Amino acid sequence: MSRKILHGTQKSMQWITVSLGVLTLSIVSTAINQDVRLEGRLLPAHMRGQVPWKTILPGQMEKGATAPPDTNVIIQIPDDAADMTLDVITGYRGTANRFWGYCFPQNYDPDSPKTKRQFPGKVFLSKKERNMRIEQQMNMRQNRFNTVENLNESDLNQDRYYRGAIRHQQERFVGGTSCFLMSEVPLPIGTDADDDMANSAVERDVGSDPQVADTDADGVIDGREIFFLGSNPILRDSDGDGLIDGIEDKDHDGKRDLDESDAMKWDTDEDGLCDGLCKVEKGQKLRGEDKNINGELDEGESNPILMDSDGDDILDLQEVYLCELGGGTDC
Ligand SMILES: [Ca+2]
Ligand SMILES: [Ca+2]
Ligand SMILES: [Ca+2]
Ligand SMILES: [Ca+2]
Repeated sequence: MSRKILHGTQKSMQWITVSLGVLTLSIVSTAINQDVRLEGRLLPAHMRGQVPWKTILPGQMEKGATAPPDTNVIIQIPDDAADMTLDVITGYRGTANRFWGYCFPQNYDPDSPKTKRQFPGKVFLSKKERNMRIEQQMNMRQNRFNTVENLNESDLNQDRYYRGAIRHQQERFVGGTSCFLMSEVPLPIGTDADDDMANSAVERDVGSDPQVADTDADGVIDGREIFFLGSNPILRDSDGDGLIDGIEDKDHDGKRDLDESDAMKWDTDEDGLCDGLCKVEKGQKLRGEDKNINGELDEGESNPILMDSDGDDILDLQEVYLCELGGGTDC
């Protein structure tokens, strides 16, 4: 078989599926220690020179950096960085991409004897990587699953179903440690100085302030706007309906709950009236449900999450038309 087919994504897949034997681990620990090109000595012959190295230094973590795909990336977390989750340090919340790596403990001595059993690193796997490995495990035990059915996720995380397989071990990333990362996509890597769930690279990319948790001061922190609400962290009223994001997302948790209007939808209940107060008819008129834009259902207002707020079978917009036709001034 030609080696030429091992390029691009296939090459990274090969790396990701290479088991975490002592070979890979010793490459990383030695690279951290000496910062020299070692692949010539340590990689299998056909892979020499194919997989580049990149080190992200503590200062670059604070500013925000990009971990390139198909690259052996070493991440050095600054000593004074607060603990971060895998989602925060990698700036990734999705399930579509594969990446994996491992971290050395604090005060790890790279000169300590490197044997397979004594290696102290802890593995982390992206959600997709975890799912694929679970699938692999299930396929390998197909016969067994004919008799053991309906396994839930906690069953699958038990040792007896893994039998020493590589699995996700690390969720918190600690200041002063170093980690290895291999990803099939570029990842925005950084620390989260303002503790808003968005790291410095993510904030750099979207233009929010990495030192201020709620850049636009609308009540919802930057990370929740970017990753959960999908709203703009530098715009107070992302959908332009007159209500600021933190009034629509009343409890500021970044999710649209049943009693909340949609911070990303101008007219949540689709009755023709915007959630807050908006210019309509070429800017000649102001109409809306929450006319004093305070997030409360006050006297004379309609409910932005109900098409027919008072349940009289006349839709809210029709009520406004009727009111206007009748010469009302506060419709
Ligand atoms: Ca911020
Ligand atoms: Ca905000
Ligand atoms: Ca809004
Ligand atoms: Ca509406």
